[in-house]
This record gives sequence, C-alpha cells and structure tokens, in this order.
Amino acid sequence: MEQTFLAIKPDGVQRSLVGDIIRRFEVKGFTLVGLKLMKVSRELAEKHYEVHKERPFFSSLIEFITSGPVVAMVWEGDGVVASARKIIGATNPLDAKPGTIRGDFGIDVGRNLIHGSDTIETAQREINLWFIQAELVSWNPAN
Ligand code: IDP
Ligand code: MG
Repeated sequence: MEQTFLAIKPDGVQRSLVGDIIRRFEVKGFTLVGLKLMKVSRELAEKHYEVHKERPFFSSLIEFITSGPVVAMVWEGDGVVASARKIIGATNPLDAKPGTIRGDFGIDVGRNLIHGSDTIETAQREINLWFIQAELVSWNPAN
C-alpha cells in the first residue's frame, strides 16, 4: 500500500493547528499508520532537507525546523503521496489555493506549516529516516 511522510512543522504546532491538519487527512479517507511528537535534531533536519543544502534558505530552514516540536506522521492509501500534496497546497502559502492547508493558514514561505513527501520514492526515504518499522502500525479501517 502506498505511504507518505507528513510533518507538521513548529509553526503548525505553536499555532494549535495540529488537530485541524490531522483531521483533513482523516476525513479525506487516508489511514494514519505512524504518529509522534518530537524535537528534531540538527542531524535529522539536515538529512531530511539534504536536497536543499545549497539553497540560500537552507540554514534558516534548519534553524526553524529544529526550533520546536514537530508532529511526524505516516499516512497510507491509494494515491496518498500526490493527494496529500494537493491537500497541503503550493510551497508559498500566498500561491496556495484556499481550501488547502497552506492556502488557509499561511502567508510566509518560511512558515508553511507542513511538510509532505513529493514522490513515492522520496516518501520511502523519508519514512525510513524518521521512523523505525516497529513504530508503524498496519491496520485495516473498518469502513
Ligand atoms: P515543499 O515543502 O513544498 O516540498 P520545497 O521546495 O521542497 O517545498 O522546500 C522545502 C521547504 O523549504 C519549504 O516547505 C519551505 O519551508 C522552505 N522554502 C522553500 N523555498 C523557500 C524560499 O524561497 N525561502 C524560504 N524558505 C523556502
Ligand atoms: Mg519538498
């Protein structure tokens, strides 16, 4: 079954949006299989954002993601990687459509509330980086 990695960033936690954000993926019909609140180490943050290490915003991105608690999650379902990206919205919240998480709650690209894996391959890499297998729960939703 297809899985994606999502992380509510420190701004989402600080602004008490955890419940609202999780709810959007639940009511859409995806299945939550991993969930933890954690303070992210610099090492994990740098590995997670490795592809951006030459970008000018890299150090501020690492500073921010390690600044407070993050809610790390794995969600499962057919097409979940691309669908979650649609639910999240464009990287810059000013470009994100109303109805998306970033479109509804943000105005700043450096405070865009949530991370979502961009491809199935990236999702597998990120799930393995953030979770150990024993932290993931395989279950069949009754509905
Ligand atoms: P994504 O989160 O929509 O996949 P990426 O291009 O992978 O966007 O960038 C990773 C994160 O880096 C973004 O979510 C955002 O927090 C930050 N970021 C991206 N572009 C900029 C920028 O131009 N200025 C500041 N931060 C940026
Ligand atoms: Mg990305």
